[in-house]
Amino acid sequence: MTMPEPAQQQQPTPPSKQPEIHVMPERFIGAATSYREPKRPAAPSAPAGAPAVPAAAKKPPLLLFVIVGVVILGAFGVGGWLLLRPKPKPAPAPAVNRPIPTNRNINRPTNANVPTNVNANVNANVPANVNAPTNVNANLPVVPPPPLRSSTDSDVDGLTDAEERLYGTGLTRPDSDGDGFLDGNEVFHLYNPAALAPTTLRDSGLVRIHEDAVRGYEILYPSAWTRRVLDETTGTTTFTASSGEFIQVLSENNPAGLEIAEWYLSRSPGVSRTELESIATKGGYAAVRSPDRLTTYIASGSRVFIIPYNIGNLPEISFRQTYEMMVNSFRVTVAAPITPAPGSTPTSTATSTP
Ligand SMILES: [Ca+2]
Ligand SMILES: [Ca+2]
Repeated sequence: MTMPEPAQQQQPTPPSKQPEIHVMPERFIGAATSYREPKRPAAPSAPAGAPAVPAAAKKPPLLLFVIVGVVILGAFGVGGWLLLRPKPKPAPAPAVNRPIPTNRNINRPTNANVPTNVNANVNANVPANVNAPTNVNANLPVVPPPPLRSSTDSDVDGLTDAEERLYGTGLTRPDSDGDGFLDGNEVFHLYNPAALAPTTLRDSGLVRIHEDAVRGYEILYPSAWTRRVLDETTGTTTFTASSGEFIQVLSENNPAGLEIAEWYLSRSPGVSRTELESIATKGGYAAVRSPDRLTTYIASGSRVFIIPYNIGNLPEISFRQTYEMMVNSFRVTVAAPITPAPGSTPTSTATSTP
């Protein structure tokens, strides 16, 4: 087998030199079973005197290339290691204690109380209550507030001096008839204070009987007083004293038959029930009194009889016990009320006992 001649070994021979002949290295010798040295062209014979070609000028051996390659690879390896080796971490900077900034708590005045809570609730409804007094029944007698004190009562027997003269009793004799009962107490219970019991006022001639057949009632009044029927329709009658004070009697309907206090409060809503004085007259009628204690309301079936005491502009009350006597003397004479026809003839009469 003939080995192909390597291409590199076919380098052109410099024109000035002899063609170079490559010889197989010693190590490859023997690997082939048969090798024959190529025939070399016959070298021209050197001219005489020409220098011989040195052996060192021949091609460098392969080992040299290997060594050079190993050196180059080693150089690249060292360079790569230097480039890729882990770089040492920089030493940490020394810790510097920096001053901690002070926390500034700035309270901004945004929480100031804005005066927006001003109470704007104006109660405009208050003046509306002024209309309350208009609910009072205009038909009820208007009695001005009387003074609390009575006129002079010299002997303190319950009758003022004016009443003592009215009934003919002594101004300084509390028990004028000496029967053991004070003069004022006898008048209150319809007895004659100037005569021994059991003489009554009705029998004394000191009082008269007013009878109203239309309204169906009767009442005593001092004989010295004047009587006047003011309104035939309502039956309003006035009994007037010489001082100008007067006591009236009139009637109102109570169709629902309300209890007297309820009837009064229905006409006078501004008054509390506790302000009323409930009494029972000597005639046995349930009655109430106005807060000033100068008007008495007596219930009887479907009617209410009203007895006001008006002192006018006087500063004192002179006939308090006489007023009590008249209320206690009141009697209903006709159980069934008679409704007067418009324009009917008044039938009120006045009688007196001897
Ligand atoms: Ca007296
Ligand atoms: Ca007496």
